[in-house]
Amino acid sequence: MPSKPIDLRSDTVTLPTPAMRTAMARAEVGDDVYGEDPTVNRLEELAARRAGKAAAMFVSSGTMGNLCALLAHCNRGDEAIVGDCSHIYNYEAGGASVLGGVAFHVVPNQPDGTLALDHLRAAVRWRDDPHCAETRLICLENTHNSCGGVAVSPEYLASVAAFARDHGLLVHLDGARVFNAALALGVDVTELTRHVDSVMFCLSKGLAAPVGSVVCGDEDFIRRARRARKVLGGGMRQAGVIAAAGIVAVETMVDRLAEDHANARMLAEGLAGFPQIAINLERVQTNIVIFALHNGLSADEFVARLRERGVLMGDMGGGQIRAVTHYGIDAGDIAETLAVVEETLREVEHQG
Ligand code: TLP
Repeated sequence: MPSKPIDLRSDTVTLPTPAMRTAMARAEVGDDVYGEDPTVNRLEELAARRAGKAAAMFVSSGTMGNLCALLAHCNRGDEAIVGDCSHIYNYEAGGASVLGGVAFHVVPNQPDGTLALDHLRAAVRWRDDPHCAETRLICLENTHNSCGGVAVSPEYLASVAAFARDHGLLVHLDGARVFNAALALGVDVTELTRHVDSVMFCLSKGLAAPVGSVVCGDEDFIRRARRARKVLGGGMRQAGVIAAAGIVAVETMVDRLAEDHANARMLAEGLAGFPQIAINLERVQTNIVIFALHNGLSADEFVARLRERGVLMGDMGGGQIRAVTHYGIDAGDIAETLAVVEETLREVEHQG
């Protein structure tokens, strides 16, 4: 049993660093709804620059960021093409439909996190047919969470951008973990973001800030996104207190994601050594490890038994289990996790 719980449920469980706490305590603040919070303004400028976009907007969560982007791009009755495994479609409570009257046109995600161009082509509606909703937007995700944290290449993003241009469509990137993607691909993050009209990235996942995400795009898009954020009640006043941690996150926490990737690799290779575990090592490219069991034990039962031994993982449904590495996890924790997994698998064998 580890001395403290090893929490691999998500990189959202990361706690703020001491430097973030200090920056939060010292943050200069103002009323951000008036555009007068200097720390929020600084974070937005920094984020826009990092993403290679003209402007950015700080929001409370990735979900709010994606929703503001969809509301800014789409009118009521428009259609947004989304992957069937995407976070926007599966885990954001259908917000763009509930609040924006945006219809989702769902196409299958490929195992590598992409949407096939043939599927996109088939999903685009006839613009002048009054029977059809108007296709407006394509939503991509990078890294792709449910596909195992896989990184989607700049070449693919360029091909979708060209497709979108040809069809008069816009592209939004759910880049909750886009810095993980850039690191895995060995490219600057702008190589990924330059192909899309808007991108949302999270400060509160691998980058370890306590709260917040940023949406980036051109000035006009951000103006509309700010209106959407206000409609959603997301105008946050002296938000510099939390934006200060976001600045530390962007400035100091990006490069260390490499440690999370190395730990995920170590975990995945260890898991692959157990004959009871099915895992595709090719898909372990960043900080997410997804695997299944073939010893007859259900995923929720396995996760419950790990929890009793102090290791927390997520049951993703469909027999899949997810472990995510992050700032609070080191190589020693991975070694302990593998020992706990081994013990749990042995216990199941003895009982079976
Ligand atoms: N993902 C969370 C859960 O909601 C599943 C996680 O633990 O991974 N886009 C992607 C790709 C995400 O993975 C998430 C969070 C979001 C958007 C939403 O971000 P938040 O949680 O800040 O609203």
